[in-house]
Amino acid sequence: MEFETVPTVPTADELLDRSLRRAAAKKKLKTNVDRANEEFVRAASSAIHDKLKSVVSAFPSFERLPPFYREMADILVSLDRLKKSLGAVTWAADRVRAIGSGYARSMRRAADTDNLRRQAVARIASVVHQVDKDLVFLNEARNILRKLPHVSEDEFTVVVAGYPNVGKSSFIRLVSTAEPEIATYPFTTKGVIVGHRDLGRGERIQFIDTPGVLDRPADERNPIERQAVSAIVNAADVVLFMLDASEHCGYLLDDQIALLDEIRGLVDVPVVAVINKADIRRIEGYPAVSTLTGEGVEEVLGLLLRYRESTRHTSLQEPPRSKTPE
Ligand SMILES: Nc1nc2c(ncn2[C@@H]2O[C@H](COP(=O)(O)OP(=O)(O)OP(=O)(O)O)[C@@H](O)[C@H]2O)c(=O)[nH]1
Ligand SMILES: [Mg+2]
Repeated sequence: MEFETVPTVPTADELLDRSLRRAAAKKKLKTNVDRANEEFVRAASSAIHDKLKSVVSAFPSFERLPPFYREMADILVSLDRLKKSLGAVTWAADRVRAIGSGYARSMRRAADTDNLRRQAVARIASVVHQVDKDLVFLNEARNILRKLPHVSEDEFTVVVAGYPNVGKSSFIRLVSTAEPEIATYPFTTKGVIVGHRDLGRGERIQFIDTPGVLDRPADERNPIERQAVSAIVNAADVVLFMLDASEHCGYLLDDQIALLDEIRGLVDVPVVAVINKADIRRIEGYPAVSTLTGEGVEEVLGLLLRYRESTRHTSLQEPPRSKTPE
């Protein structure tokens, strides 16, 4: 996945300690005091420059990220904030190199290189400390983003969506490899969870469990709901929308249907609406499912597979006709 390979980002003090210690080891190799001081400043500033640059280049280019990951990164840590911090760290890398080579050059004709070495270290340390909050933020962002699940763009993908507590995770658990938490209270699922269902012959369906979403204006939705909307809009080949007509979830069926209408307007892909908890209450016009008794589950899977077949037929090109009969 895009963020899995981003290594830990050091704090300003960790970075300075490590680089200054290494530079000090190199300094010992020189017998001439002035050349040793010059070598120390060069080695320290280039090590710090290189490390800061490598922090920046380890993050993927946001423009090239698939839309799902770009939007998730924006919801979870803010792309603006990420860009600002990466910009600040780039600035610090360049400043450190300029300070280092400036001091190393003046040491060539200076009388007191010990004093210049100390000045150089103080200025370099001050620049690195200026971006300490950015380094800390980048490390936090890295820790959050690397936990995003791998969502394949090549597999037929069913995103299970609906109000909180309607049984989305119970369904995903039943039909896929994913093992999301299930509980009697709303907003149990707080992020997207990916599972698969093996269809044999090396083929499989990707299922995405999402947090519950409430029927309310988009700008009032919290980051947990926004992750669900992002998965629905960016990752689904089919949306499986679950309704709970029993209203045991704690929400009115009318509000759930209003959300269903909104989702239908947001996506170009098919939205399959089903009534879960059919062991308690079902209504006319919708397929009935119960993850508790298993009723209707196979039928819904069959429905989803039919959509898989139809998208495959439309996306596959006709093979070119051979002119000479074989
Ligand atoms: N009676 C009945 N209860 C069900 C059924 N499916 C799920 N439940 C119960 O409904 C509650 C919520 O189930 P979850 O699967 O956690 O619901 P969810 O939609 O993933 O909830 P959030 O993650 O909070 O959005 C749990 O107590 C389940 O045991 C069903 O078919 N029948
Ligand atoms: Mg859930």
